[in-house]
Amino acid sequence: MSDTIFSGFSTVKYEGPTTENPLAYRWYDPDKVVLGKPLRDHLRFAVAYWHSLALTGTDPFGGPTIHRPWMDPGDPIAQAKVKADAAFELFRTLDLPFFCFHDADIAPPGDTLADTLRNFHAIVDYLGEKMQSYPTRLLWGTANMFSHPRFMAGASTNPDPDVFAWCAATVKNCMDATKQLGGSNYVLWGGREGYETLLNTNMKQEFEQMGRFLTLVVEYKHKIGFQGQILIEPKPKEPTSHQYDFDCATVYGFLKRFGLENEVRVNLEANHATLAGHTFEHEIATASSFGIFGSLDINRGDPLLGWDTDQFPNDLWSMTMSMYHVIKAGGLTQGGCNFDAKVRRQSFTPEDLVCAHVGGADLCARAFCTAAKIIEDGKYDALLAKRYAGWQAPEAQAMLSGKRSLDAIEEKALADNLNPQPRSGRQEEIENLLMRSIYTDRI
Ligand code: XUL
Ligand code: CO
Repeated sequence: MSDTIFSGFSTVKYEGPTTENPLAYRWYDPDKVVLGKPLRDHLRFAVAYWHSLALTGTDPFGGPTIHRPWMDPGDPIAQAKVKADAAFELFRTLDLPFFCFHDADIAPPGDTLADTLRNFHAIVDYLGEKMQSYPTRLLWGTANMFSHPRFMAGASTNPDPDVFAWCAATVKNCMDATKQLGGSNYVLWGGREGYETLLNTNMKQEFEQMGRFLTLVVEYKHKIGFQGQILIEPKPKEPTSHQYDFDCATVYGFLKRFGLENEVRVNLEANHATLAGHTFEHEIATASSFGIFGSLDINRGDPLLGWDTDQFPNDLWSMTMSMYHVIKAGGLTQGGCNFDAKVRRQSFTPEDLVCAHVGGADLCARAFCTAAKIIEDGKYDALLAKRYAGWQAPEAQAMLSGKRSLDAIEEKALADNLNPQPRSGRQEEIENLLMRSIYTDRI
């Protein structure tokens, strides 16, 4: 292996909140035991290959600002290996346990489907070799079925069945690769599964195609004995104006429609939640209540811009409440926190990239520790429990479990001469309580 742009970095260590070292963890102490487990195993951080290794810094008004050695002209397979060497040195520098990739991030396309798959498997084998000498594991693999012009009218929802078939072949190979590399999950993000204008779109037909595609993916998972979770990543728009996997609730409806709600879960992304008009914690709580919570793409948007800016997270309030709902959902189990986040285009040095991950990991770690304390302290949960305490009464339980009909409920309401009085939602009291935990209490 040749020297990489990350080889000169020493591995980032936990130095505690008072350190002056910009390349040290202040809150993310991977060995710190919280709720019976080290933070490393709770948070399961992953580095995203696309943002960290493939980003060039382009935006709609400007060209590349970020140049890396593997982007120089050269043999594409050799350059993909230079990129992989650098990737694993970045993972080593950050000491984060996982990575994620799209097929197109790791290997160059070929002239035909067969050539493209050959290139892909060559680099997958190379990643497998790297994983023998580095501890980094694969959180998830996925297929990029949105960048190439062939996907412009959709991937599985394309009006052209040949594109559907191309996608089936691609996903089959990406699932094989994810299994080969011991991945914990396989993700499907439908960037082009939607439409720009209804005028040229047969929505019913496209739903059928998408449902069939996902069914094929689930069947193949069982066929090859892949133990990972299949995850759909909701996003309401961008690149299309109407994306079918709009948000968690929409995905749940889609899964129910095709009988896949026990087979597929969601990978929730903070910036996608806000684009859908939700908070990140809303999406996590929704997934948790439907029993489909899977994994997280950690980032943030810019409320002043309104598109998917994929910035590293820095909102402690939102992240703490998100982690609260993660813990309530039973934790990340096979999922993780994937940094689907990119540095700004002026941040073109390797050091900027390291710094960005350090800040993101610190924020999430601090948020997780505070959320755990809020739960251990119990005051917030007690307030919530009190608000719903009436539902513990036998008559209320009978209504909830379906033992009372509408007319029976009416009869009793009249007999009891019901006259419910308003009760305070105690919002400000709750906000003040949580504010103390988040901003004042030591973790
Ligand atoms: C796009 C996005 C993707 C998915 C994987 O907004 O989040 O990077 O996470 O395809
Ligand atoms: Co994402």
